Amino acid sequence: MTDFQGKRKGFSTRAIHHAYDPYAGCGSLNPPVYLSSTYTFPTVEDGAARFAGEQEGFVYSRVGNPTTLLLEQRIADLEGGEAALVTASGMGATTSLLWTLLQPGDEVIADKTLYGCTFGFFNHGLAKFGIKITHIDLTEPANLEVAISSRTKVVFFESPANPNMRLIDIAAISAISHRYGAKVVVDNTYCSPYLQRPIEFGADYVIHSATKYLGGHGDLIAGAIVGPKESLDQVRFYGIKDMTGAVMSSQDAFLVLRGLKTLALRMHRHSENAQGIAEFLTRHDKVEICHYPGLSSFPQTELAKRQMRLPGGMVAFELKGGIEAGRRFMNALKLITRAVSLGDAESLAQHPASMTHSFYTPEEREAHLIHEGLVRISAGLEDLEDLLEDLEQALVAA
Ligand code: 7XF
Repeated sequence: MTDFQGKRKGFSTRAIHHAYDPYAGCGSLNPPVYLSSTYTFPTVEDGAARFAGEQEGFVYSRVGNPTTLLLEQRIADLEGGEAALVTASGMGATTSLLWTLLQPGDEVIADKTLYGCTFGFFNHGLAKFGIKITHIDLTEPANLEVAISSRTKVVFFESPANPNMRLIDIAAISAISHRYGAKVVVDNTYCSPYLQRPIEFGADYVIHSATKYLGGHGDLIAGAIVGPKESLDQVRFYGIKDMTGAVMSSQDAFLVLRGLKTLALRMHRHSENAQGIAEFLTRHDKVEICHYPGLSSFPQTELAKRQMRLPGGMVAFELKGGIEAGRRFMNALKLITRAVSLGDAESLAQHPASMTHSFYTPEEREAHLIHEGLVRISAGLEDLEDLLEDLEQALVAA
């Protein structure tokens, strides 16, 4: 979205206005929610032409709906990608994209640490169909130089990684991958496009669980893929239409559009609260270690500054008493809510080893750098002093 002189509007302006004209149609300020599974054809010939892709127009909501289309245009614009495709969940985004990009015999190189169900999909889903999955530590790009080959079709990672906050240099990994013809897929769920835009650093595709910061209110499950239009057309007409069927409903699209309007504001508050929580935890004598890109003790602060606008809303830490102290701490929380997911207005605490990353065996968790005692907090939008008061009393109980 640009002004009449061609200057690009700011992030929030585009998040609120891009691709919708409130003066068009009946003049409604908000976009209509199209609750229709199917679309009419003026003639049988028009229907055939739409199915053949020779005529513009909607056909059936498994391949497109005007409300989801608006959300796709907005997310593509915010991520700086050519096109976007919204999906029923974050897992729907990952599975629809990878089932489309890969063939038996191909290899995926992924970072060591991935969200539990993504790890499950790779190692129990893709691997079952003849795709080789190799996990390496991508925080050190030199490791990719050693592992990559012409067989590698996709390099996949999260940055920061869920749950241990390791960062990966998107530009360095993209440069190496492209020399071998591999596509780079970044799961940008932890950041949202307000904090990090992987395509600007060379990534080919961005994945989101829109359940998190994009929706922002814990009231929906949704996902998105951003990337080249031609390739996303294949994901739409093959990956989603025929393979996963992971279609976003127009009502959910409307809620994500509403969430996007406040994304920038929310990301500032999430980051401020997370910074306050991380500093408090680092100083506390019951805390063994705290992982947060905004701490001076964080080993990758230089990379964080280079590719993230703010350090974000996610904090991970371990208590001195290990997993037992972690359990006592979590059960003592009164305001911070015990729940998985992230990016909501409510601050949430969860235990990755028994919850989001329980799909890994204990041996796999150890090999993939997910410590049993790690506690994860998604900093919400509450008042920081109330969050710190809750943390203090829970640490006393631990
Ligand atoms: O299918 P979903 O919308 O739940 O998204 C899957 C997903 C993909 N990528 C990342 C980085 C994610 O964190 C998620 C979902 N994670 C939640 C969590 O870590 O709390 C799910 C709760 S089990």
